[in-house]
Amino acid sequence: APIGIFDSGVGGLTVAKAIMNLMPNEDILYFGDTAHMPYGEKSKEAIIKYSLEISEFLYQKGVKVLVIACNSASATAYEALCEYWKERLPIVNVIDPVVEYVCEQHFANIGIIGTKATINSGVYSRKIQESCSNVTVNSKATPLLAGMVEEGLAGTEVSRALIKHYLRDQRFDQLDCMILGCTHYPLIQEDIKAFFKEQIKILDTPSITAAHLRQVLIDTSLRSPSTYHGEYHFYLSDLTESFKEIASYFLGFQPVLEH
Ligand code: DGN
Repeated sequence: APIGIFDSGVGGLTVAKAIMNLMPNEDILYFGDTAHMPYGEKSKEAIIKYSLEISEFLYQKGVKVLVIACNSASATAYEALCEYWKERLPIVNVIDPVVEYVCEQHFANIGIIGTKATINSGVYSRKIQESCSNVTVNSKATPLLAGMVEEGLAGTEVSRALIKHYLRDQRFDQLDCMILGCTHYPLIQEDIKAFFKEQIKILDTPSITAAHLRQVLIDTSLRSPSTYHGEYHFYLSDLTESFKEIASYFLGFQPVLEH
């Protein structure tokens, strides 16, 4: 059975890509909710409603696990999805694996950037404070970064200027780690690294989430045979030109899209 992955649009493709790289023997059904994007600016109620509808769609298609590959949806709809599906479907979000990771690594001064929905929810800060001891958490919404990445501006002057605009902030002076709390930010990881100059650890949610998902599949005996070669399907709630144009930029290949 396939792994179901959803996001508000293209961003979750970075999570899909990390999962494909780590587990090439797994089938993947990806759903991009392009009709309702961006989630980063939506109300909690709206994000929960969309997420439940998408999870029903993917469940009908036979997925064995659901990955909420969007920080904004993970921050607002994870509890509602767990409550709705209970034991019927395991659910993985992109926040808890990162929280677990930063606690294991004993980081002391943690920075987090993401959309307004993610940061204003306070979920990252709350979960880190609950799970780790002696940590300071500094978070900031950086709403223009996702759109900038979608415009293909990663690695340019525009990207570096915007990053400077948001990150030149006292809160981020003494960090030992920065969490990239948005699906799009792995694409500007190098620009962010360059801003900080000295060595701070940059944590991207896709690779940490993929590793966590693999463990969930092992623990629940849901892994596909290693000899199998995974197949991929990509569904969109609206077949937009912009998704077509930028999907390969996020994924590394041009996906066949279905409405
Ligand atoms: N996928 C969203 C997230 O990770 O928060 C970013 C895209 C958006 O809604 N702007």
